[in-house]
Amino acid sequence: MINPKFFIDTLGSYGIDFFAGVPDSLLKNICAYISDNLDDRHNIIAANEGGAVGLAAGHYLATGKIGCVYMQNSGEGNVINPLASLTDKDVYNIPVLLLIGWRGRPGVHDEPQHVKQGKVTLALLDTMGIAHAILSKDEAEAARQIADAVARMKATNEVYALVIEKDTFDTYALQDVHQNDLTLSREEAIQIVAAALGEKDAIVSTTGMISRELFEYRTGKGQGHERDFLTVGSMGHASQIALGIAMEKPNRRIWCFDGDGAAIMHMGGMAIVAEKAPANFIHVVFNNGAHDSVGGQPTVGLDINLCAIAKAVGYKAAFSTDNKEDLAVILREAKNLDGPLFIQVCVKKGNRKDLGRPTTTPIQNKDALMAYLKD
Ligand SMILES: Cc1ncc(C[n+]2csc(CCOP(=O)(O)OP(=O)(O)O)c2C)c(N)n1
Repeated sequence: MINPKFFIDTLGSYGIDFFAGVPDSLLKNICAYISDNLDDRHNIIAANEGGAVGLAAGHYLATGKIGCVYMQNSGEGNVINPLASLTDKDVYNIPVLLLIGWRGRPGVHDEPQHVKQGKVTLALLDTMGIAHAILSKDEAEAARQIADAVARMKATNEVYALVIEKDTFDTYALQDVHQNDLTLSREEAIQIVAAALGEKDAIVSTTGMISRELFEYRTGKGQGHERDFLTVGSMGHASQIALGIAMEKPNRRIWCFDGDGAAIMHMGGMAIVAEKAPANFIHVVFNNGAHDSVGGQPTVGLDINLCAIAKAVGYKAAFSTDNKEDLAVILREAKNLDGPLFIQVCVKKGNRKDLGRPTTTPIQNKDALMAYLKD
């Protein structure tokens, strides 16, 4: 395995000391090392992976130095556009080093949302004309690969990708853990909101622990899962899925259970919700200021005013709370209000260690929800 310090020092020896990206569970150790050892001008957790490519391009324009973008392969979709129309040699020809965590690698068991992306990870790079290597787990060989990658980027000014398999980096535990002093757990908050739903309501929940906690809540109550669309992938798009449903089902309240990282990833969706203004839409953001599901790296969620943003784009009302008593009051009040409504619930980081995963497949989930929405 590769020691994270060795890897980052090797990149540093070639002048690569600017990082931007969206964290990934598979890159948890390297992301933690970067967080602890680079200041916040040299490590920017971006809103989405495309934004990270933009940051690396800007860094290059200002310094002539190659930047590094870290991401899960699910972020390939978000980077294709800036790779094709910004960094590509047919456009501005700007070098960037991509570090791509390879979830769903064929032959390695992974969750359903990673299977397709895992199959096409290398093919997408090939189609984009991006040279790449699978990073070796042997330090000496990895150092040779980095030397090759840098030589190539310097000679051609083109993007290069290092694809990272599971268990490539040694363990590194984040020292600079951003704790918030919040006490309500996300799971408890989810249970309180889910329990307040009307009989005909439906939920679209975002990727990661939020959907897993919602699934377990239903199981624990002996309920079916037909009212919940558990968006296992497609990070940042839950509010738009919910909007699509809400506009066609005005007699049902449609709830979006979002995370701060996901809401920020495609925050523009909030403006579209507000402009379409479905009265039956409620957007709940469980804000722990972190990408909790992939290692707890910070988001700007608790540093910005999400309620003010919701109000400014035109949600009918916005509420914020960090405790169950007020949450219960807000939920009672919300019943009598027209949406779109925005509710921020500030929660502590972390999850139950024995939290399970949905036992239904995505297609079973879709079929059950569509049947439920028909009545
Ligand atoms: C496009 C994309 N990039 C990255 C990921 C990896 N990923 C899965 S969950 C997650 C964090 C979600 O954070 P947030 O929405 O704040 O919810 P939390 O986990 O904190 O409850 C990330 C980065 C992904 N699934 N898709």
